[in-house]
Amino acid sequence: MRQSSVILYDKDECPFCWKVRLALTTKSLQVEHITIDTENKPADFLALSPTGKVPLLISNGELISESSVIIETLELWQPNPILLGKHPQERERIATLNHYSDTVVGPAIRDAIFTQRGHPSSQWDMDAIEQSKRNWSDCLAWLNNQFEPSDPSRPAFLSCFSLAECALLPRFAIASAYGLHQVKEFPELQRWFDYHRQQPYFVTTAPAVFYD
Ligand SMILES: N[C@@H](CCC(=O)N[C@@H](CS)C(=O)NCC(=O)O)C(=O)O
Repeated sequence: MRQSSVILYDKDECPFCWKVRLALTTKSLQVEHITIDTENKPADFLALSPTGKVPLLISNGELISESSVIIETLELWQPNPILLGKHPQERERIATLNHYSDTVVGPAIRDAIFTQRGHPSSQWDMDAIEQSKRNWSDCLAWLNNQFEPSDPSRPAFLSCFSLAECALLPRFAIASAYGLHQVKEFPELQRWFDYHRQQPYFVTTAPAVFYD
């Protein structure tokens, strides 16, 4: 479904933008994407954006910032498939996993990413990488306890694909790309990640750098 006059200000490797791209793709919503270099933000983007951050969605002149709020809006535009949960308990659990991904997993691994990204390995802060590996291991242990029974042929944190997958898949992919593996120690999480990373919605929304 093409949304007329809807623009997503986007950045390839931003996990919050990737979360929104996953939601758009699974809901078959098409919008115009404008890529922003957050190191060198264009003046027209800064003039529009209340926070200077991506993702930012503009729908018929209305600004919607914050990845989770953008996805709430997409859920109103296109309720199927439901990403935010079917009943209150499921909605709470999904919201908790989304919040954990944004506020715990992201900060836990960011130092390892920032020290590596764009720098030769001789300049990497190895202490930061080791600390991120420990943090990531703690996150995996916490997440491993969060699984609820789902169709084993389509593993999901809750009964089916939800915002929890949209938020967490980019984190897993980025952690893996920056050498913070350790998922193998958690076979259920490994199966979950291996299943989703092969699906078209993952491949078509993943940052191009992953496939260079
Ligand atoms: N809470 C925001 C976080 C968005 C965010 O931190 N985006 C980063 C890119 S990954 C950004 O725009 N950074 C540029 C800046 O802070 O100036 C959301 O969920 O959308």
